[in-house]
Amino acid sequence: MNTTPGSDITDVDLVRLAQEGRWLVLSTVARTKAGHIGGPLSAMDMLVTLYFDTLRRDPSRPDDPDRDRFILSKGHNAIALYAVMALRGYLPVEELGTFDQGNSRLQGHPDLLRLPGLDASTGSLGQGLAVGAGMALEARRQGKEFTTFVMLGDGEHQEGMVWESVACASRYKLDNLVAIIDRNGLQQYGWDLDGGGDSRFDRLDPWAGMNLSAIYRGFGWNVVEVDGHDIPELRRSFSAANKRSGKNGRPTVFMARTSKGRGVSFTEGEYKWHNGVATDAQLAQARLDLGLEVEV
Ligand SMILES: Cc1ncc(C[n+]2csc(CCOP(=O)(O)OP(=O)(O)O)c2C)c(N)n1
Ligand SMILES: [Mg+2]
Repeated sequence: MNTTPGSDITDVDLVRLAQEGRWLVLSTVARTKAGHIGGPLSAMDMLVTLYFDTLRRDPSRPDDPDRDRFILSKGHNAIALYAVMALRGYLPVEELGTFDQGNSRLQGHPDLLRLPGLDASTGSLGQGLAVGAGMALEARRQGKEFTTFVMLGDGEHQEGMVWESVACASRYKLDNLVAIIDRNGLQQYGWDLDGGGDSRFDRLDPWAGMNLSAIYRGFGWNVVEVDGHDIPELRRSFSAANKRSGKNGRPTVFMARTSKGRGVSFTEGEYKWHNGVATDAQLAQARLDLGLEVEV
């Protein structure tokens, strides 16, 4: 399948692939009995758009030095990336059954030494944008045309290193660097605002009351607000970001409004489904919610 921007895959195909991806996340984690759910489901529409439409890269040539790069800085969402890579042909779908096992290529967090097609090892939050900025700098030094995309979580922005990278990317005018923020409004826990044990789970957006777009703008980035579940909109805006023209030497960030646990009735908006293992009954419900004719 041609994945260059403007490829002839339809929006309907992409929506269907995203629902299949969500199913693979839930069913794989249920089978292997460990893993994250909420973030993988919120990121799925964006990952499918990237891998099937935006990114100029070929699964049969994972080491192509000219490929667009993708870094999943929120590495705990690895199962979402593996599911999309499997659907795209980087690995057999059946291999997902080895997820998170000791000898698997599919570690609980991405390990680029094991799985061809990964561009960075991630999992310790806060680091991916710095790695991406380094790739973007080196691309410029070598005169290469590829773009580096980095997906971050909103909770991840509590890591100070993110902000060092935001400043650095602007200072070096890295207009070949694109950040995508999955603004699902939730992270692993809430804030302990009143000192009570359970108030860790207050469900507040880690960036509640803060205008992240204005902050990025202040750092000198192009800021694009998108609906992270609107695949036609994502196609248009991601592809536009994969061109150098009109950026005035600025890095671009997509502030993507998303819903954690998207697409499945019992996980959507539920902070407790940051991670979790679905029961058989829940899997059957998920299959219905996703509109898929697949066996549990
Ligand atoms: C440096 C570091 N601290 C803590 C963790 C544990 N951790 C894993 S996921 C997570 C919450 C991340 O929230 P967010 O970035 O919003 O991700 P999403 O909601 O998209 O899953 C935390 C604190 C980690 N992986 N790395
Ligand atoms: Mg989040």
